[in-house]
Amino acid sequence: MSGAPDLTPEAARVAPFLQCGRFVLSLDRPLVMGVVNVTPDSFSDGGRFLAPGAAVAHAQRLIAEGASVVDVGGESSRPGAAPVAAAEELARVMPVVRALRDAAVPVSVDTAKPEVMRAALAEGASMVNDVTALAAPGALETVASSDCAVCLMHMQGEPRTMQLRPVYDDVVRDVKRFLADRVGAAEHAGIARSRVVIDPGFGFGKTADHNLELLRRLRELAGLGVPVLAGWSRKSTLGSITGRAAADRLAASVAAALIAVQNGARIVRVHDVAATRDALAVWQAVEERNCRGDRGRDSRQAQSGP
Ligand code: 7PJ
Repeated sequence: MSGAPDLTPEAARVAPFLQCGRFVLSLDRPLVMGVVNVTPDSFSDGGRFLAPGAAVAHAQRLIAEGASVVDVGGESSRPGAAPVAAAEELARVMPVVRALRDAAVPVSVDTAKPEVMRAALAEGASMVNDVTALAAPGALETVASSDCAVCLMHMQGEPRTMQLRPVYDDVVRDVKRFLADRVGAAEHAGIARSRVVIDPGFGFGKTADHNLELLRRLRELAGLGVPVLAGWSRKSTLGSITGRAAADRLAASVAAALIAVQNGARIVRVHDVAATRDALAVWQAVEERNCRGDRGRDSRQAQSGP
């Protein structure tokens, strides 16, 4: 039994689209969010895209590879990371957000600071991705007063210390209760459910066991009636399973993204867009046959035979 009650069946039906600023994203098929880090210390690609030009070029490449959203972040939230001042975060992300304002897909800003949210939204960003689920004073109001989408993520503790000793009663139930609460707070602040995405926050104050249990039971979160986003790309649990360094976790990341989608995720946040898209296209091709309730050409031929 889950501690957080599911919404009524009517409300629990996930809207088939996400309102995202001037964009409306169809959720009929799983979407890929491409990661654009503009940080000197991100664990997997830290420093590579710190120059705005390099970050913009990288974002454009991810869009060409089929990203439906690009997520621009200027504050590393990797385990042990120290907080970044707002001025520094703004200096990192704003040139990139500005350069992408006419991009063909929505730009998301990965930040917990209302000040950064406001600046990015004013410069054309269409989504706020907040690893603290709009906890900062003024964050709910900032998002409510715009038409952007928002990702509400669960984290236990804070990046500097979150991996020291994460403890849960039942990790899925605890995360679900938190997210139900934040979806309620967002709705109460005037953020329509059609703008909201939830994320269990893989790796954010969670052991490998916690992450795997959340992935196994991800479908329980879909009961909250908003789309689920999953971020497994290159994360350390994949390193502990495969023994590989962050840069060599492509296959493991694609596998995790695929399992997340199979277990109900509608958006996956990844570094490697092209490979993830290919894997999801195979999943989608099989899914479409499931939806048609059709066993395919061979069975039809057999039925229509003499
Ligand atoms: C996540 C994120 C995630 C959401 C990061 C990394 C570490 N935002 N920001 N979900 N992870 N919504 O890039 O791997 O899992 S930072």
